[in-house]
Amino acid sequence: MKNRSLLPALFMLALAAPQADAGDLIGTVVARGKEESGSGGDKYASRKFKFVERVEYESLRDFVVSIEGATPAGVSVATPPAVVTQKGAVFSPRILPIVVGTTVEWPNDDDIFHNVFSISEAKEFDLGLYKNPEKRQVTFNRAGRVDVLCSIHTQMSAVVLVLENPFFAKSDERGSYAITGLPAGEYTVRAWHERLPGMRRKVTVPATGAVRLDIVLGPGGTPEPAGTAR
Ligand SMILES: [Cu+2]
Repeated sequence: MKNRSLLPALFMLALAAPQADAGDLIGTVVARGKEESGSGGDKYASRKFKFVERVEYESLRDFVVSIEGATPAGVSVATPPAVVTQKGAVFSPRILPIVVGTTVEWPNDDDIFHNVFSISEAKEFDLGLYKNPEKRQVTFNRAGRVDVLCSIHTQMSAVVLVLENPFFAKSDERGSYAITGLPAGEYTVRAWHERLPGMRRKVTVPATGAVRLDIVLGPGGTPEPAGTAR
């Protein structure tokens, strides 16, 4: 690693023309519950459980769909900086998927202090106290899930999902997503949500046009096919 010359990398970048054989991956991701597993009969009406808040699967948003593995050969990766603001004691966006190597800036747009930090294995950091115009930033050099909290305010949380390659998308309000310009080939697709078990699917991306993949997470979701790569 240390002795590796920069030259081959530069050469490859120069050769990286726009993908001739590339397709799109489109579809929806939503979550669904299951009556039997979630209801528990009358037990939730009892004193003991009536305060237990259950997940409202249909209202969940911000799913992330991504392609597993290293960046396909010939694709150059851009890492423009990303921004997560603190305003009204809320992180925005709360869910931020990025490609590994991206730097995230954390402006504090409030008149009060926040203390943004993470103890996640993929990136531990502690930004300390600051307000505008001072800005602090963190570069994420390892793939993984980074849970971000504020040590002053209990309700503040965000997740930076650091991904291995630039082929990912966050679902919109209606659950739709689109990953465009994927070199044709077979891939393992991962659907992710902050508070649900994820799911993997195999997909073959065509040289032109789009392949569609709709995924339902949660207890009432589509079961993961046996033998799907982990
Ligand atoms: Cu705070």
